[in-house]
Formats: sequence, structure tokens, C-alpha cells
Amino acid sequence: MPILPSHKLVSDNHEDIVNGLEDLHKRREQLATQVMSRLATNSDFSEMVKRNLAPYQRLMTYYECAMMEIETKFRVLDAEFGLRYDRNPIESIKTRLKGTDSLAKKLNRKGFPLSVESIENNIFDVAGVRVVCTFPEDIFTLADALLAQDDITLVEKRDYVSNPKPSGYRSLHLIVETPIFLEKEKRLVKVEVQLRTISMNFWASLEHQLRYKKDLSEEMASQVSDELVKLAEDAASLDNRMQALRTYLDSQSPEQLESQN
Ligand code: 0O2
Repeated sequence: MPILPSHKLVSDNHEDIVNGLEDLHKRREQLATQVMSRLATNSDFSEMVKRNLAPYQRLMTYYECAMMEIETKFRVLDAEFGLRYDRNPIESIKTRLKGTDSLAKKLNRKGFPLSVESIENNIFDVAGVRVVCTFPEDIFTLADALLAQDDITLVEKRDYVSNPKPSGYRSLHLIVETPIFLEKEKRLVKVEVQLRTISMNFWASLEHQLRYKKDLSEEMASQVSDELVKLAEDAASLDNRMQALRTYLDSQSPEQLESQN
């Protein structure tokens, strides 16, 4: 699934805005091309998209705008945090729009109708923003700061940090609703935010690759799963030790730190 490039969101001149809109337009065209090229993979869904190309593209553009809004909010929080505490809690931010195959699969799996309205009403992770944080506590600090904003509504929260999945997967998932302001209307759009540390992200990326190794025997697959759970625990332990070190250093005054030299 393509990860969309980040945008320069805070523009103070006209050229930036025009370039941004052209970029958006180009990516909408690319999306249309992608949509067309995947017609063979899921014919029912593809037929539906083909019949409703304009509303489908419009909906996807709303999701792109909402991702930009959420990404900006995190970049602002990161900048403010940097000023106040002299360190940045965010390592990286990635945004992605759910691909058509993945959308079709999810609608089918959940038994929802294949329509543009159904995507909007039933699939809450079409727009995804992944925030990779420095320390585990940053995950919750950033989530609380986002949720405290008066234009953000929490729709759903899944805390796989405190309660990891059986696979070992850890992250904090939030479904939030954010307004986007269009020429003549304001729309509320849902975005899935995944917050995780560098080590949670490292584990999830590699686990994702290994999970798709299809040619394993049942026994081997089970051994791999067990090993992945152990590796997730190791990664969590590393996070906790890093956090403990950070907390210790934060608790020391400059004089205390200097006296230990
Ligand atoms: P992609 O490409 O990331 O979008 P539901 O059916 O609603 O209960 P759903 O929507 O699958 O469940 O939600 P869940 O399980 O809370 O979160 C799904 C997303 O979290 C996945 O997205 C992954 O990004 C991530 N995720 C969840 N479990 C795992 C795991 O065990 N390993 C890894 N690597 N990632 C995981 P998608 O939709 O799979 O794909």
C-alpha cells in the first residue's frame, strides 16, 4: 500500500498553496489510475468504483485532507514539545490511504455493502496516520494532547500497548473525527491514528514481512509465531529500560548530574 509523501502544511505564500493543490490533484489522478489498474483483482468492488468514480475520488480526497489536518496537529505538538522540554517526542509520521484491494477485502470480511456510502459509514481506517514516538510515555502524552483539542472527537480507542495482541503487536490505536473545511462546507472525517515507539514499529514492520512468508510448514509457522512473541517482549523491555533511564535523567537537576562527573 503506498505511503503518501508528507505535505508542507503550513504555507505562508500563494505559490505553496497552488503547488499543494496541484500535488493533491496529481495524486488524485494517480489514485484514479490505481483504481483502474486494479479492476481485475476484485471485480464487484472495482465495478462499483468504476460506476462511482467521481464520488469515490471525492471521498478519498476528503480522507487525504483529514490526514493532512491530523499530521499538522502532531507536527505542531512536536514543535511545542521541543520548545518546552528541549527534545522532540516524534521520530517520524507517515500517512497512508487504504488501497482498493484492502478496502474491498475489509468490506467483504465484515459483510458490509460495496458502496461509497458504505466505505464512509463502516470503514474507519481508510485514512491512517502512523506516529512513531521516541519513548513509550510519549505515546500517551501525544494521544492525550490530541484528544484534548476541541475540534477532535474520539470515536474508538484500542490500547495494544497496555494489552498487546496475541501476536505480540503493540501500538495505541485511536479513531478520531476531525473537521475539514471546504469551500462551502465543513465535513467531519474519520482518521485512524496509530502511535507506537521506534521498537514497536521495528517489530511490526519485520513481523509484517515474516508473516507473509507463505511456504512454511504448520510446525515452522508456529515456531516463528512463538519467536515473534518473544521478540516483541524483548522490544517492550528495551522500551521500558529506555523510559526508565529518561525518567531518571529528567528527575536529576543539572547540579546533581554535574556532581557525578
Ligand atoms: P494496513 O496496511 O496497516 O492498513 P477489526 O476487524 O476492526 O477488529 P482491524 O480493523 O483489523 O480490526 O483493526 P486492528 O486489528 O485494531 O488494527 C489493524 C491494523 O493494526 C493493521 O492494519 C496493522 O496496521 C496493525 N496491526 C494489527 N495487528 C497487527 C499485527 O499483529 N502485526 C502487525 N505488523 N500489524 C498489526 P491492516 O488493516 O492489517 O493493514
